[in-house]
Amino acid sequence: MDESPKPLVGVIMGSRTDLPVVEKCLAVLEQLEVPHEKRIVSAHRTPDLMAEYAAAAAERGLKVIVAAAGGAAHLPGMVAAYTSLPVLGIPVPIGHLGGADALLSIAQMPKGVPVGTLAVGAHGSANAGWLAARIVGAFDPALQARLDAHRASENARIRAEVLE
Ligand code: RP5
Repeated sequence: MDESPKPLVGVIMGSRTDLPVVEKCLAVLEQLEVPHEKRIVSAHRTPDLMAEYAAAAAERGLKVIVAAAGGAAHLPGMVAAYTSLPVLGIPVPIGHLGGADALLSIAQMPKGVPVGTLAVGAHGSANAGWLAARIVGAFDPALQARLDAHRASENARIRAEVLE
């Protein structure tokens, strides 16, 4: 019998190419013990799968979708078009534009179809994990306590730093 908890955060990416960046998000979700799943879902190569995944997400119990893509990064925005769940977008830097292409593509959504757009690359990916955890934590006191503990330990760590 599978006793793993039902995923609350769906982490999807346009290509396996995106995985090294997306790993930063996954690591945060693991650290905070947020049940999650990870899938490759491409807006351009599997548009039917993208629509199915997004349309079924809420019914399957997901609370947040994190979508990562590079280049013509249509995945987060199109997922947001097929669900009313909060969608967080990670712009993945590929090619010659350093992720500026993906950043603008993900951020510039029409009103009423929001994507919470994170920073380009590894830091944005990690913060997608932190932000997804905060959203889930708003309805989960134990998770919110873990987030509070992290903020407190970061505070103590910085206060204790000594510069030679
Ligand atoms: C995007 O195209 C993906 O999100 C990825 O960042 C990029 C390149 O994908 P591959 O051609 O390497 O599979 O849709």
